[in-house]
Amino acid sequence: MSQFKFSVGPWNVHEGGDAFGPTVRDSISFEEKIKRFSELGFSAIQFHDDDAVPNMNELTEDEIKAEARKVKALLDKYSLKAEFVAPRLWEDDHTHDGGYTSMSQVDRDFAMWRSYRSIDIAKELDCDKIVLWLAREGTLCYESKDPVVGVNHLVDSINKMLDYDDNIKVLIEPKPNEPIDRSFCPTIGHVMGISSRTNDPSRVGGLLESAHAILAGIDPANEMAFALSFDKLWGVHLNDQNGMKYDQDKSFGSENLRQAFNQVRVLVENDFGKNGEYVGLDVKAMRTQKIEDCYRHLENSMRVVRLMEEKVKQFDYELQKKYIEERNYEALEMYVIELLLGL
Ligand code: 3MF
Ligand code: MG
Repeated sequence: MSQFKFSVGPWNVHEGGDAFGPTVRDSISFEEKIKRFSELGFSAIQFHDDDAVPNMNELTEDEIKAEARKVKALLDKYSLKAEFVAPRLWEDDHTHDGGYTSMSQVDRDFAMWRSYRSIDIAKELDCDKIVLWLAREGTLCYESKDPVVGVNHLVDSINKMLDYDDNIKVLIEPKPNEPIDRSFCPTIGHVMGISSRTNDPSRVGGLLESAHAILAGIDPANEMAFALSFDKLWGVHLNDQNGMKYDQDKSFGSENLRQAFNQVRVLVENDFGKNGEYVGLDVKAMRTQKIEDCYRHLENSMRVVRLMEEKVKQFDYELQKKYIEERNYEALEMYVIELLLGL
């Protein structure tokens, strides 16, 4: 059994379209997805604002809240919680050049409108976390934005969210690039820096996605550790990634078992989840996967987390201590490899 509770977003079961080809699987309704998620053992759902309330731009504030209440009833029906709500600014016509860091006041106002509505939706769904994946908050063309002004705008925007609701927590999910070329907030270290500049750092933390760290050329377990040392790792998106290329969202552990082991180890050793945090997945099935088996990447990822928890339990901390004292890291490394190989 796992010590963790798991969460998943509806976008993790998708139609398989990519930048070079159309969709290959039929859409599955939201209710069918969450029913299956609950059967698979997930405890909570991650939401974009418009996953919860489609076409929200056309609705009034009250209509948005009413739609969100219907979603809450669906969650209750399947005994699921909502983990967070994330404003999906990157798909909108208003925010082609980003939201919070756009150089246009109109765009920034729209980004705030969606952020306030995301907070409204979160409250209706009985959750207190807003996730900001800052998809277009940076540049395609370096000279197109003033980076200092951009970061200042980001801090101001977060402050407005904190002011809007006294209980809401803001989690930044950093990513170095894609869809933009250069992000203004590429790593967890940047997230901690932004947090410290807000009016209430105790309510601004991070969500670390494995693939995003790998894209930045840094180690996901160390990124988690960095946020943990600040008591600010409030979410994770476990997945995997074969090197520094396009964002792959592969099943957790499918590329690098040792890296997967050390991510689970840092979470276990630091009792991640003790404040109700979920182990979130952000994985996508390969485009080749047929619809009949299009949840398997989620099952596999959860299974790898659980298997790695077992490996962490088996990890011989006395032996680790001995090898560290001897400074025999060749032996320590081989021990870890043998442990993972089941030898
Ligand atoms: C992109 C992501 C996003 C975020 C999601 C929640 C679409 O690389 O990881 O997934 O996780 O928007 O903030
Ligand atoms: Mg993610």
